[in-house]
Amino acid sequence: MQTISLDELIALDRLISDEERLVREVTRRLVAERYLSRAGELFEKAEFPMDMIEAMGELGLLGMNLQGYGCAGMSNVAYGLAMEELEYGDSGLRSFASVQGSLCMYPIHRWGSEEQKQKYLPKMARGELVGCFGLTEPNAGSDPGAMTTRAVSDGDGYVLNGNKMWITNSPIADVAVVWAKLDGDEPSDIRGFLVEAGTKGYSAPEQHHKMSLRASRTGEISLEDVRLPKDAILPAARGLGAPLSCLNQARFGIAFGAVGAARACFDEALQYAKGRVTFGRPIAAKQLIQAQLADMAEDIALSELALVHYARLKDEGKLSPYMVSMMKRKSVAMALQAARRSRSILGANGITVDYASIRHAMNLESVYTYEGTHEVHTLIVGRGLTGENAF
Ligand code: TGC
Ligand code: FAD
Repeated sequence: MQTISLDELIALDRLISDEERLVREVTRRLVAERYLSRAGELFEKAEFPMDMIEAMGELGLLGMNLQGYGCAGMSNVAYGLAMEELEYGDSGLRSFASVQGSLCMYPIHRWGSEEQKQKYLPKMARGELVGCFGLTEPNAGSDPGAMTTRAVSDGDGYVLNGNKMWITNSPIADVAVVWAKLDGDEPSDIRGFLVEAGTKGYSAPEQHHKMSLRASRTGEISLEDVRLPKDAILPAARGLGAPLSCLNQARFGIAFGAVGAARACFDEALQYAKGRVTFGRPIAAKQLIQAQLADMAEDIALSELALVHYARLKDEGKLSPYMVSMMKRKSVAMALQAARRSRSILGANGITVDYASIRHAMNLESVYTYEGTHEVHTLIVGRGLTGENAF
């Protein structure tokens, strides 16, 4: 019988350039050769594979849609497809690349001084320096304008005090992009500061006991009378809109990434269904299983095709934050549903990390929450459509 693969069903190749196809292929190969066989073990041991940082750097995957300063200067389609392939491996792997490229390199690239760009970007692109992004606080997550971290002008520099929480990569970061209110209490007073690890008063203790994104390092940032020189501020970043602009970049990559996680779950469910026999036949021959596979394939295909459209708009500078919110919200919800379906198709085997589906499902719970919760994106889109603020 003639069959069709998920890739053939999507037929993406006709929408992407040779260069974008190549980026997808080399990232796919990297993940297949260097990550997949140890993904379950890393998750179980709660370890981030430090060797992957250099590997991603060598392939130009860090800050890959930025121009100059050692960055690859790829299209946003290429960036999205690379994030998709990384998250096929694990959301933690994609998280690393998102934070490094979109949340740390992007603000330096966009608002940093020439000296800051020269100092940090080439090394970050190569993976020689690791960054983290400190916006969320223990009592300010969805509402970052309510942050209490303060910077005070002091002679020839600044003094920072406050606490950030749930910060991806903070325990391994060489430099943190910290958002704080400078000499005021309004969201418009928010400024970005580059704080290097080792600065007196700065610490980044690890947060333990996570049941999700275990193969990713998450920590706090504690700032106790941290003295920074004048040149530690991002000169051109002003107000809450600055960190939110970084989130636009990362949320875009996450939307693609989630499709990768969904694809991994689909591939696993399909393969399992072909081999698992109940009542004398493979479960792949059962209508209820086929219905789930068809639903998953359809959701993945339509998500991917829509994302490429939005990525082209981003390349043209026409992607609005509303579109980004819709992309992130829809894609992550789709992937979470796919992971749960796949987990179910695997029966009892689906609850072990010997298979990928439960790992992806657990990871996607974080992805559903971070970078704007599902509900926050509902309200952003709702506000855009109605003009009414329901926050
Ligand atoms: P609001 O009044 O709407 O906006 C304040 C100012 O910001 C501007 N703005 C944006 N600018 C660029 N991009 C966006 N997406 C923007 N959204 C708003 C806006 O125009 C305004 O500018 P101005 O000049 O007029 O002052 O602010 P609000 O207080 O009502 O809050 C809006 C809300 C809720 C949408 C926002 O605060 C939000 O998105 N909350 C969610 C927070 C969030 O996503 N945190 C993520 C932290 S980082 C993270 O999770 C990393 S996980 C990394 C990983 O491992 O992958
Ligand atoms: P809250 O804001 O307290 O929300 C709690 C619940 O209330 C949610 O369901 C939310 O949707 C809902 N809610 C909130 N407001 C409303 C409303 N107005 N109407 C209806 N419902 C509402 N942050 C960083 O700054 N940097 C990082 O690198 C980073 N990495 C992370 C890594 C992981 C693994 C995780 C889990 C989080 C990370 N975060 C990071 C933090 C993340 O961005 C926040 O957790 C997220 O923004 C939600 O904030 P919160 O957890 O405080 O939830």
